[in-house]
Amino acid sequence: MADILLTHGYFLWEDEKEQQIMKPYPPLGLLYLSSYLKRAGFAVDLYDSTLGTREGLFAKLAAEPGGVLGIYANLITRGNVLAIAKFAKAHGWTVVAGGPEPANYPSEYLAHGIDVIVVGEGEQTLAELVPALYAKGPHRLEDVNGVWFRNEDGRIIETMARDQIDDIDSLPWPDRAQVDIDQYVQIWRTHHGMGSVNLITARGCPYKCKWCSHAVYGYTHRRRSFVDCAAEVEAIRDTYHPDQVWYADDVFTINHGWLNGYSAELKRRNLKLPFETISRADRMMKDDVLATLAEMGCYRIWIGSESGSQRILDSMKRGVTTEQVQWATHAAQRHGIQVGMFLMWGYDGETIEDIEATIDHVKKANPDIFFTTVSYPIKNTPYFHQVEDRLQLNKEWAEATDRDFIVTGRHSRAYYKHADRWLRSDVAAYRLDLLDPLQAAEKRLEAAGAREALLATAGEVEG
Ligand code: B12
Ligand code: SF4
Repeated sequence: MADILLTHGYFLWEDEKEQQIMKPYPPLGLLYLSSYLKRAGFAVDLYDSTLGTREGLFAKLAAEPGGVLGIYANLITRGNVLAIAKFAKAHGWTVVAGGPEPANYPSEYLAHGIDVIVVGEGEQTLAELVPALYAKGPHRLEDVNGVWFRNEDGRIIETMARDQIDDIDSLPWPDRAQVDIDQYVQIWRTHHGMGSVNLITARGCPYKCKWCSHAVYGYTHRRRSFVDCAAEVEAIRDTYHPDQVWYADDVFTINHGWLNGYSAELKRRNLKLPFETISRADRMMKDDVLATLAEMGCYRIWIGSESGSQRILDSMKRGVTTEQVQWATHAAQRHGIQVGMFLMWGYDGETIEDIEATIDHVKKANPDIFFTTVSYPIKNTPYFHQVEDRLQLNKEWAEATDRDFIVTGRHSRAYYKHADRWLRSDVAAYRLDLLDPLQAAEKRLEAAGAREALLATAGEVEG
């Protein structure tokens, strides 16, 4: 039997929305833990719930004698993670939870059956924790840094913080053999014509956007060497033959010197795989950076644009101007790179003038694609603390997520649906103006209707 079984609580086949999108990726964090622990001499098993089933996981937990189960949890998987933990506990497992969510709610997770919560990076902590659990059980872990647990008196203990891993090049590559990468690539290829594999070239982001969770990596930024990253991409290409890769970094173009070195290394290896990634507009403000990206194979870059109102961007501490976003979007497109944009409705203090500014901004920037969400406060972020005294949760914590928080006094969900329709119709009208003026006029009418509907719901508030 393995020393540890790793899993997570996301089931693609239970997620109808994602089944429309079909862009799944394996959980890189667990793959990093697996390779690190194996190198340290542990026997590691992994059940990939994304492509598996709840029944399959439960059958495995029931069939095995029960050892240490490690579960990755993020904010949308809370309910599933607790259900898995409950089942596992009933079958004799000791349950450890890690990832970006559990350390935000230590007492709640411990009260709902989790034995130990790991804070931050899991590699070194698990390498000490697993033997400690087998030797002493889950209540005498004072010597293991970076965990929360209950001692023998039932008191909740938080041990000393774990130092972050200085040299992330010292880590082995993610243990992709633990999951069915071929199936991921095939799902992508079937639905998008391009098979994709994910990797990261850095850990952590030093920026301070107020709604963003820094629960795992704090505000550090640690990069891998570009030689090691290029070698990993080469191995991915030779093993899985994907049509593209996805750099799941927080800000891929944060360090221009590194980017140039990486580009040269890829060229030296004659390695040009198309890729998608995410960045910030202010780290894309040079033509030569965009030319380098294009030359490396970047065909789409995602920018968190969030709002078209500078006042709102400033209050988010986003550190970017609307002009930078517009410039970076046009410049990337000039270099043949598509731009995807993320936008957020309902941030604290947003007015109808800010919504208008966002619509105007999207028209000016004219990205190839854009997605919107209604903002929600992730626990322990500065945004969460700003609105904390107005938050309401109308569900039991165990059945809710941070997305269910109601910010009392904020406009209703219907209001933001109208804002969305207004944005989409107005942008469509703008794009159709030269191509099809009649259809453009229709879209403009739709936009006006959405604006009217928004005004009509302006009196409805959440809470
Ligand atoms: C790429 C990414 C995505 C991608 C792909 C996800 C994937 N399967 O790879 C997409 C776009 C699909 C996505 C979606 C979402 N994401 Co996302 N995503 C990321 C991002 C940028 C990188 C993830 C990654 O690969 N990290 C690298 C690995 C190595 O780090 P790690 O996973 O944290 O693992 C380490 C530790 O957490 C720990 N650990 C991990 N698992 C375990 C398990 C155990 C037992 C232990 C002990 C330790 C441990 O050890 C690992 C190694 O040190 C992170 C931010 C970030 N930089 O991590 C956000 C992030 C994880 N996402 C976030 C969110 C909110 C979401 C969404 C909910 C957004 C939405 N509105 O729908 C969805 C949820 C989707 C889902 N199915 O779960 C938040 C999570 C916040 C929270 N409190 O949960 C993050 C942190 C972004 C942020 N800064 O706010 N995401
Ligand atoms: S939103 Fe992006 S740039 Fe801002 S802090 Fe989070 S990861 Fe960094």
